[in-house]
Amino acid sequence: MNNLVRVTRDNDVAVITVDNPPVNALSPGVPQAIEAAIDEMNIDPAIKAAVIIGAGRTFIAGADIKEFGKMTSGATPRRTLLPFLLHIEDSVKPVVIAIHGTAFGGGLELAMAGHYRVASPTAQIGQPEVKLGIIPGAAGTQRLPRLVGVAKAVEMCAEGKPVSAPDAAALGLIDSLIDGDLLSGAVAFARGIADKPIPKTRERTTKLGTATDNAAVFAAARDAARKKQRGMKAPLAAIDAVEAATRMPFEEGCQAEQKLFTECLFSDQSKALIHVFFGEREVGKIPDVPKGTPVIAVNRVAVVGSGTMGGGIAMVFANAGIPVLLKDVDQAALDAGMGKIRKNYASSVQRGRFTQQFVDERLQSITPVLTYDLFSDADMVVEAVFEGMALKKSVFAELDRACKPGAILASNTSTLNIDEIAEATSRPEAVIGTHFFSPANVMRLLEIVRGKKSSKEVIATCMQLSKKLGKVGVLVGNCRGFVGNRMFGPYRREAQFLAEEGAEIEAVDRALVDFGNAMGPLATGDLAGLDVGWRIRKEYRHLEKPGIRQPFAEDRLCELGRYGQKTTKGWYRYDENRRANADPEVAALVRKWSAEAGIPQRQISAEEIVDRCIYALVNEGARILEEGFALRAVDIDIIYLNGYGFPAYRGGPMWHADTVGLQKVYQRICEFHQQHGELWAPAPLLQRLAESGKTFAEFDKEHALAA
Ligand code: T1G
Repeated sequence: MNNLVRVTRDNDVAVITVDNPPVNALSPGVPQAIEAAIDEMNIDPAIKAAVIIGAGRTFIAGADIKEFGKMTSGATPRRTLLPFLLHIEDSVKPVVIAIHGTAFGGGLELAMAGHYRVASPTAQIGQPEVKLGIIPGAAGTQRLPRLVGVAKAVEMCAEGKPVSAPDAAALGLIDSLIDGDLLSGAVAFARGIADKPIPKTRERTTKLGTATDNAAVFAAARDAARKKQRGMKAPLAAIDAVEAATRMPFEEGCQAEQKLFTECLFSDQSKALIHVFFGEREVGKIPDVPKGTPVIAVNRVAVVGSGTMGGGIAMVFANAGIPVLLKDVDQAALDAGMGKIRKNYASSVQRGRFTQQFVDERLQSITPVLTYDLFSDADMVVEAVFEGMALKKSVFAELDRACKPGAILASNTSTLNIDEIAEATSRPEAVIGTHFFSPANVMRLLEIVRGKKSSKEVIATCMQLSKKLGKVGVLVGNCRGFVGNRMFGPYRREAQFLAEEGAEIEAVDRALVDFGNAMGPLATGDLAGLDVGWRIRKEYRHLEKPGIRQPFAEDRLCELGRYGQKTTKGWYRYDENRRANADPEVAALVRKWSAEAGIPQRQISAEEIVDRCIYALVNEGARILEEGFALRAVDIDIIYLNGYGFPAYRGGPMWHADTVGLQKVYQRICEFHQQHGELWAPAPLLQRLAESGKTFAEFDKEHALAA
């Protein structure tokens, strides 16, 4: 035995408890200790059966993901759990698996090698491996279809979504739901089946279907995977593995699974997605705001401005169970804002995302108001008014008067200076940026902008609150455009330049969509509204460096009233279903404007389009990192995955650059610097890392050590 697994007895039942916090992963030593405990039980005449259960908040949440990096780098040999699971399944005495919290990945695979499974009704059960760019690698794709049928097994393995314990019971995956104390319920269950014949999952075949039925299931699953998980390899590999289960004997099916699993594990996609898995957890760690920093209780919130962003933000808090005051300047604006909120909720009910009862309760918790009178009760206020400094300062001056001491005063500004806004109050330590992304009730990213005087309590509170709101909170510094938008500027600049230099508008967007982005840069402009950037450019025209080329196409389109989807015309023309159609009129206009500006036209490859747009992101990201406006390169990656539709299987712009190789990226940027001038001056950090053969990931490690 070791300290990861302990064995106790409840009379004639052995209780094997896995105790490997935080999530009882199958780290080295755990399978071996379980195996030893099973062997001990099988030779002990006093023991009739065993229960395997997890200590703490969850059952086994899978293999130890931290071990994968060691395997793919060759630091440790590739280990398989297959023999261990066969050992459990071939136990001469029954093994009952007791599940609470999560039984994920290797945890579910162990559960299926067990002879019976019982669970708390709140447990979640699944094979989420595709989210890590791999597939189940311990016979999950072989045992699961034998228990739940082919169609459900394909869905669970290819999409990676968990099922609830009651649904798993209905599927035959769970034998009994235990209300109350799980352990005593599991022991009683084990005693009840101790003398029955031992069922082995691998011997079950009744649910494996027929070749004809299965062919349709696999074809539909592949179509769905190609659409919903575009560009990802693992979902298709998972479907292949489940298909193998329907065509081959168990052992051969396991070999087919192993081959597919190993290919995925050593792929760039998996390395990127594992980077994302740990990155989403790393961004929550702020070196100078340690765990345990006191936080402010946020039980009541107020939102100023009921426009698109304000309304969405109010829904976010309401959905998290926090009552909201929603203020606007007049009744008409308030009615319009509440109307949009009702409409959004109605479509969520239609799509089955929420129940009507849930929505009614949420709407009840949003109180529209016209004054600041009730703001004294608010623990936090989020300002979401029009993007103008003078207006924001007057609102914050009002909030300073109306809000109680200790209340958090947050701004949803996407570009303006948080310190300047804070100066409008007598409590700059309470002021912070909480930059939501549109639509706020959908997008997962929350950029939390630290002002010079934002207190650690306020920062810690917002970081913690972001989880409660179902968001990924990333702390960033207060520079123009913060991190996301500051990088997005050069990315979209290059897209416009490419169109001005002769690339077809659709070709620019197609190249980035083929790269994996959810949407192309020009179509994204149309979605957000070309006038948003136009107004900001006009406000900052005085800051533009003379002699530096600036894109003109979008300004010219806006001068013609082509703001994008909101005016049904922008770079594209939009039909009544908001579908984008190429517009020859725009292509001709851009040709004409480019000719007037003396810009030579040329054929431009998709490769150049991608390099210029993506490396513009990377170069600006490196500057932001060096200037300290982002804590880590991985923070930038998480921002781009959750706020800008960057493909997760590429790990984010900084990880992607590491995967390509910083020398190669730097060299390409130097070429662009040659061709296009000052805008492409390589970031000093990028140059240093490239010349020293290092990566952004290594930069993060060194910085974490130095912090
Ligand atoms: N391995 C190693 N560390 C893990 C881990 C795992 N499987 N799961 C979580 N952690 C760490 C995590 O990094 C964090 O660390 C801490 O635990 C708390 O996690 C053979 C090959 C279970 C739903 O994909 O989905 O099995 O930041 O913050 O929000 O076929 O963790 O504190 O230092 O996420 O309560 C398949 C992954 C593996 C499940 C809990 N399993 N985990 O969520 O806590 S592959 C998964 C989760 C596999 C087999 C294959 C979630 C959770 P730190 P947390 P949480």
